[in-house]
Amino acid sequence: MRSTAPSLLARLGAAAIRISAAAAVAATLTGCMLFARPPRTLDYSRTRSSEAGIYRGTIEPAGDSIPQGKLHSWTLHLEDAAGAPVAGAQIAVDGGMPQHGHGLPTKPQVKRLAEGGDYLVEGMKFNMGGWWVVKFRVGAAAGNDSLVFNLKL
Ligand SMILES: [Cu+2]
Repeated sequence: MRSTAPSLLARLGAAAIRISAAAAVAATLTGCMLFARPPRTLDYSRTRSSEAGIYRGTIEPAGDSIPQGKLHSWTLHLEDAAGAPVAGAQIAVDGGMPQHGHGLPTKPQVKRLAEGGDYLVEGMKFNMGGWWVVKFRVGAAAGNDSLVFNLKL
């Protein structure tokens, strides 16, 4: 035990150095992106039409503000193009920071709520400030389509 502890520490130290070296290389490669401002034309609306126009979605973060570094949930309200609530959809969540090349730090899950086209999105977390994209892949009787939201944290 006593003899393995220092070598374990040494290995951890070496690993930390390798990780920081890799991070430095990544920062060099993506540096211009890390410090770039998000595109000016981004739409930060909380209600958006899906990419093919089949659905409209509205995100409602609990408490109305989106915290940084804290697990929280959203409600997603889903309608068809005519404004009728869409119940019983299969919805998957994905997202990340386009300028940093990383995804969400969690794997949020979408649960159907009782009625009215409302869905509970659990496990949302944004671990840093900047431009985030959250994408919902929606599958329902009207078809498959994606809803994309931009967030500024
Ligand atoms: Cu990031």
